Amino acid sequence: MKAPSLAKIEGVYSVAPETADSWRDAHGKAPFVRGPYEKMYQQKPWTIRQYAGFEGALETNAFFKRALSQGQTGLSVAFDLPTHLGFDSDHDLAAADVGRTGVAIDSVEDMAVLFDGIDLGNVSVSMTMNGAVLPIMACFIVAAEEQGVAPDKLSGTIQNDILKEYIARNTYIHSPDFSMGVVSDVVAYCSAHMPRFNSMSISGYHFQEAGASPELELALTMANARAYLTHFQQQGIDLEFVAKRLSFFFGLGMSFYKEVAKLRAARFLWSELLDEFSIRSENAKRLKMHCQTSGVSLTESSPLNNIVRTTIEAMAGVFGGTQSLHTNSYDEAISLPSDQASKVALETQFILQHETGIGDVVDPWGGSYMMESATQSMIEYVRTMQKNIETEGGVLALVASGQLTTFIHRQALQTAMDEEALNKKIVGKNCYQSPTSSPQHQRVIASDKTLLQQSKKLAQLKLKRDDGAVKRALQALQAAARSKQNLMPFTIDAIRVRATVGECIKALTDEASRYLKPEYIESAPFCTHLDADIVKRYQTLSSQLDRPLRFLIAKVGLDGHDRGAKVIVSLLRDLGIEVDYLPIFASIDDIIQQDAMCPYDGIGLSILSGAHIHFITQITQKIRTDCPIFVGGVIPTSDKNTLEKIGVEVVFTAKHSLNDIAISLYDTLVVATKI
Ligand code: SCD
Repeated sequence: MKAPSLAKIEGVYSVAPETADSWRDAHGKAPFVRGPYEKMYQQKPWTIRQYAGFEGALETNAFFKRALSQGQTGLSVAFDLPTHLGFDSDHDLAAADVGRTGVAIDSVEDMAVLFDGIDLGNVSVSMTMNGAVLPIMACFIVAAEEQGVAPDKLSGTIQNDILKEYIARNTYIHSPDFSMGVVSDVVAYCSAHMPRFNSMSISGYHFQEAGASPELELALTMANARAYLTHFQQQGIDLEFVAKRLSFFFGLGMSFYKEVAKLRAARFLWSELLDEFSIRSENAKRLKMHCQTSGVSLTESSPLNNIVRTTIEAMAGVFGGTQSLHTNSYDEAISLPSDQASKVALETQFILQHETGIGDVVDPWGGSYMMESATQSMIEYVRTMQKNIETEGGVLALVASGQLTTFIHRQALQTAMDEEALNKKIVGKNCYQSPTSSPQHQRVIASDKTLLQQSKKLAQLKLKRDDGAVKRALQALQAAARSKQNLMPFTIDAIRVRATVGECIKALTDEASRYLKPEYIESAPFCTHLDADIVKRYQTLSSQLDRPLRFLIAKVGLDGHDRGAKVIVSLLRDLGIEVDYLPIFASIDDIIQQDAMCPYDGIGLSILSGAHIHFITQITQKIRTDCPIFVGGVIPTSDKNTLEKIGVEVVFTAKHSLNDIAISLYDTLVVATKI
């Protein structure tokens, strides 16, 4: 399947904006191109909702309280990877990742601490949770209940968008089939008991982060939205009622005009889609969205420049009429956000809201020929893409076969080649380079300390609870899964008697096992963009050895951000190297076993979760001493030196070009192969 091309000729949109006139002055009216509300920010500014979470509930609670006291208007919880994947902190597979890229939540007791002193009847809370959505929603509901807030008083959003996990983000647990049942259980439960709660945040953000263009991001998001509506309809869920609480989440990259057009087009397409499903509610047709500035657009070198990038991206979100916004911290290409960088990110939104007046005008780009035409082009692109998806069997079939992932991967490869060939210039990365200046105050995550604390808390919880009640509740949950009942009430019962998040997921995975999606990696003509000399040297090395070079690339731990790893696999294959790519969530033992079967000339590990020291210490202790180890990912400069001391040959980060990587690898391989 091929992606259609956006009707655009070098910046000039060529599609006539047929419906431009009918959109004029139509703020707050279907099809809502010009905004979901008549007065937009004149009536209510967008919600400042910074996504955050780290270490334990206590540390994140303190961070939340500080942000709220500084003027943040909503909360957005980032959970750590073990929580996403339904492993309690004391599980063997969790050890490296506890509290690193989000907060560790093992039970309702953690959730209670997370919101201690925060009135859940007053502050709207968004939770980015998909795989382990049942126990996390249950923890939230029970924690609120124990705070004295009934479910019908809770406002907020649960992400609950599993399709994009298979396509791009990779924090899924069960098969797509089972998970779609879970999604609809949550949606049905919320619509019956939590009328103020958005039961989904249908997300495009992660597609753009994985490599998709804004138009592909929109097309896949709308295709998923359609697939969910179809699924809910088949489940007998009343769409008229639930559609009001289905919200959206988009990324904001550096293609300024396209991003504004994308948000305008999204509202048109959702309104049109609901017409197709014969939904009459105007409120449901009003697409409401959260936006986040792009992580992938941030550079490692000259990190302060990222403040400029984030501001421009945030402005596209405001011009596009977002309801809620997260602005990224300038140091995110180097490490997890520091306090200082988080503060700048938050205050960027204050400046936009209070100093610039950019929210005073509703849809300020409306009526511009370029913008109306660009919006129309986006709409046409999405329609064409939707037809293609349907011809190929629909979203669910393409998710299962991995084709939608491949689509994004192809665009990521193209971007990598464009950057290498300087067709796409990134200041500080491939042009106007200057030495990397590390930010002053990097956040150091006390993961080992958090692991100890969480394990202690889990042990205490298990001592004081009624084990019989937990066992009965988990058996009831499992039986409900078998008989295909709505799993939400059963999970709430289990969480209430202090079953853990991991135990609830274990009860379900005993019924429907853990799933691993198929992986395909496309080839791409990278060599045409590298120095001819280096390509030749690889060929010579291989002929001198009289065999192809062999490499293993793997992601270790629970981190599923695989864009970079897959680009490297394609690059190495194009250099004539035979590359094995392990399925995500590999352990160090998996790698050792794989190498023992047939030793590799080099092993490359990709780690973006911050757990690099943990994994590299393990692998260098276990692997044969003559195997060169390479690491790629988000690695702070101070850790780079530590990794090299432990035994890593070369550490690659976002600042390295593919040519640099090819040269460094070659130099090491020449030594390692003793040629
Ligand atoms: C708002 N209202 C208005 C109005 N503006 N009424 C009249 N005129 C206006 N101008 C009303 C609304 O109708 C609503 O009322 C209430 O005010 C609140 O406004 P809202 O627009 O609903 O705002 P908010 O409560 O903030 O909700 C925004 C979304 C919600 C709908 C978009 O879903 C949300 O907050 N999403 C955030 C998702 C998120 O944080 N995701 C993080 C993802 P009612 O209440 O009566 O309806 C992070 C992530 O994945 C990171 C990447 C990764 O790690 O992988």
